[in-house]
Amino acid sequence: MTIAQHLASLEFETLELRLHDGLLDVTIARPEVLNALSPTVIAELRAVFGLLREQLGTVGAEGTDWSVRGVMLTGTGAKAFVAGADISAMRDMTPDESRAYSAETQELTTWIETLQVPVVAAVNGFALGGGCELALACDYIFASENASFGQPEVALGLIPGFGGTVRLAHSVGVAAAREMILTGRRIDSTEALHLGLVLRVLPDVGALHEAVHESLRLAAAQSPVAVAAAKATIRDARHLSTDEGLALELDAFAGRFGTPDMLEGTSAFLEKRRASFTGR
Ligand code: CO8
Repeated sequence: MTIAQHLASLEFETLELRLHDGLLDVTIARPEVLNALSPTVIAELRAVFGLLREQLGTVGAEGTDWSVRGVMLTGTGAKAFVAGADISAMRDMTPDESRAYSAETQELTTWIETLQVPVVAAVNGFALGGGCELALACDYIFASENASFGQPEVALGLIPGFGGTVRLAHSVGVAAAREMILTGRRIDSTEALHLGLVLRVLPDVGALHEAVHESLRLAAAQSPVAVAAAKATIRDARHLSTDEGLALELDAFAGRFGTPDMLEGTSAFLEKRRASFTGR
């Protein structure tokens, strides 16, 4: 079965999926609670990203199904991306239950971060708590002008539990992450852009989706195995020393030589024609 057929066979209560021209839009749709992340949302996101991860398999292997070349992750409406974990579902969890819930969600964020194709967050309003953390797991974030970001967990007697203490500091630096997490202060899209949390700000949701699709289309026009290798190398090299990172890059770089996509890309350039990649 292809990825499209697999996705079509799944039923969702809280997600809307749209596959168009090799791009998959995943929209969290619980507008009545500003798209808050209930255990059902997490389970359904795990089903989608787990399936993609499994179906895309080992990058470069014969027969890889490249029918999905990029993912836009967003929330329905113009008010919220995701206003956090669903507070009503968390209220009565025991420490063990919260650990299991957080572990499953953290694993989901790792699946997004290590997915073989780019995942871009389209933040169209509030991205708070778990919402901000979900966006941070994506390769980069585009936002609408009315977007706002925050880690308000301390107001609930909590701390970020879906990767925020780790990924926010990677994104904006330790001091800015400390200030956001320790005070719970919300920042608007202009400040998020200034801090580097957001890469581009668009005037409204329509322009936001178009910009994300355009960016994903651009990546989808390249060699998918090269894109996957670049994404993995950037992530894996992040915490290594310069020398270790360079060694990792060397292996990944050399590993591309002689592959069908590398021979096709370089030949197409020399023959002044458009490359036709097979994803191997
Ligand atoms: N959970 C549940 N319901 C929510 C949430 C949420 N996170 N956010 C909003 N809602 C609901 C509101 O209760 C309200 O419902 P109702 O209409 O029934 O009263 C509806 O959505 C609309 O919200 P508001 O009326 O509050 O809308 P406003 O425009 O006035 O305010 C805000 C919008 C500022 C976003 C406000 O709703 C708010 O502060 N929401 C909570 C934000 C928050 O604290 N998020 C962090 C949650 S904790 C978290 O994400 C931790 C992750 C790690 C946990 C690990 C656990 C295992």
